[in-house]
Amino acid sequence: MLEHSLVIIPTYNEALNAQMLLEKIFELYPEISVLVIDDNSPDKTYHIIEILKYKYPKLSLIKRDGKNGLGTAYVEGFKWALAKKFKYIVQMDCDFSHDPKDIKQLIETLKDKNADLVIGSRYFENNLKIQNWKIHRKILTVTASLMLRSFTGVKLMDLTGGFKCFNRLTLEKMNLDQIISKGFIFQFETNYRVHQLGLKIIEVPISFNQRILGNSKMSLEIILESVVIFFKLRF
Ligand SMILES: Nc1nc2c(ncn2[C@@H]2O[C@H](COP(=O)(O)OP(=O)(O)OP(=O)(O)O)[C@@H](O)[C@H]2O)c(=O)[nH]1
Ligand SMILES: [Mg+2]
Repeated sequence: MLEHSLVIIPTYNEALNAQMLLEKIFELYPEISVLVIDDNSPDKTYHIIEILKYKYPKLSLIKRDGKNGLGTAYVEGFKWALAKKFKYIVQMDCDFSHDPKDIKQLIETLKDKNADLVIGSRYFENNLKIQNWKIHRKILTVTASLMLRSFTGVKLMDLTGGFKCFNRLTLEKMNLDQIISKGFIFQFETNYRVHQLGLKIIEVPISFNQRILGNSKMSLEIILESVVIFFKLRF
């Protein structure tokens, strides 16, 4: 199963996290493949990946010209995954917010429950469970999911999380060229499109932690883009 699985990790200035994360992933799952998509990070994250590729043959790198948003990075990664015939495609952040130990659970749930998309949910018994997160981030996340849920009818708790597993057939059906989000609202847009296709989405609780090393890429521009995309998708 894991030999047919690909983990896609977009990176921008993650030099403090990338090596540790990749070592952890390959220690846990030597048979899994990983694709890093780096946007020419000024801290040269891509250089670390280039060196690690000698140690880990199942590691690949796409280096793009400049910062173009995690949404467009994932679309490029999804197309790569389809071309390489992977069956299970996981997406995760590079900042240790997502625990590599949960990767297997996401893939197994997709397979065992015959799901089209599995979302790693940061909610447990209807409460957002995030260690050490600043209150304004919690409010932003809970409000975003609440609004998106009530305006779109997508009955899922965590609509903006970034730790997910797609079946390749889902990506094939999705028409990736139609995806318009560049920033974090991409996480919602993909859920929404899978929901619109009438496909099966399952949520499983994951552990989620606040980033410790490196800087956040969350910005006002990304938040404003989310509002615009929300209206575009809805109306
Ligand atoms: N390739 C690429 N990766 C990006 C871009 N923006 C963010 N990322 C990566 O996407 C993942 C999520 O970004 P984060 O900065 O952690 O965003 P966040 O989780 O909303 O914010 P914090 O965890 O609070 O820092 C990380 O692995 C980033 O390095 C981008 O423009 N291009
Ligand atoms: Mg993060």
